[in-house]
Amino acid sequence: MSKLQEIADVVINGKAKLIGGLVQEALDEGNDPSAILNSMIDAMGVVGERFKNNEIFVPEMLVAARAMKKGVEVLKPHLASGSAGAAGKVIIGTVAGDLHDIGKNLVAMMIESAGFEVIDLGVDVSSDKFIEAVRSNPDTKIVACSALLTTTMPALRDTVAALNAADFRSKIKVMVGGAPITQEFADEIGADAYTPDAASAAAKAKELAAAC
Ligand code: B1M
Repeated sequence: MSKLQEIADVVINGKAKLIGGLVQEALDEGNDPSAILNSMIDAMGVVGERFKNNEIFVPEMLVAARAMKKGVEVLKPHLASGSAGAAGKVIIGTVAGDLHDIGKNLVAMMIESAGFEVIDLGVDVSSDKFIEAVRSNPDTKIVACSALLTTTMPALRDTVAALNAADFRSKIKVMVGGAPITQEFADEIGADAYTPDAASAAAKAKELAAAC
């Protein structure tokens, strides 16, 4: 079995104690950090499929998520490289009612590594909290909102609507993303940008900040 396959298996089976060592071994063997990350993202896809098919339940999803987070911790210094803060300030969070944070954390990490200062509001973030955070950080260039559930797409819509109605709207750009989000939905709710993954989110953030 290849090391990347081994890493994927350990994530799928939620073996958080083993993942750090395996990721380090994979790095030492010269594997590309992005390939290691992708093997963990694919593993979460397998976990999601198994959950959908009632082969596993929420606790198994949780332990898989914990294992992936531990793996990302070891990987982070190898993925992130930029000088923090120089590109501007980004506020990020997962919208109200949504507790998924792995994707949002990856987006935050890639945006940070593109040179931004990132204020991470965490999960289950109300639109009021996003607004408050921008008011407390008037130099914010971008607000980035994640939604990972079809049932929290309305919360994303409400958050973007609240941001769009705010007096500071012309000074910021609003980015959205997450597995159920599409370009069409982003356009419909009035976001400035949609990107499908963490790497494209970081590239788009640079583009938007340059235009601010
Ligand atoms: Co949940 N869950 N979950 N879950 N979970 C999904 C999302 C699901 C697809 C599984 C399935 O059924 N196949 C399904 C959603 C179905 C739907 O929406 N219709 C689902 C469900 C149903 C649920 C619950 C309702 C289950 C229940 O309780 N009955 C519940 C909801 C809780 C809540 O939020 N209120 C729930 C709970 C959980 C756990 C807490 C157990 C755990 C999350 C732990 C955590 O995050 N700390 C969990 C997990 C682990 C998953 C899966 C298995 C993995 C999610 C993940 O981390 N993926 C997931 C299945 C799957 O994704 N295939 C699933 C890896 C991550 C890197 O990908 O998050 O998509 P992703 O992020 C990507 C992109 O989307 C994008 O970039 C990221 C990196 O490339 N992206 C952005 C994300 N944000 C972005 C922002 C951007 C741009 C790009 O710009 C701002």
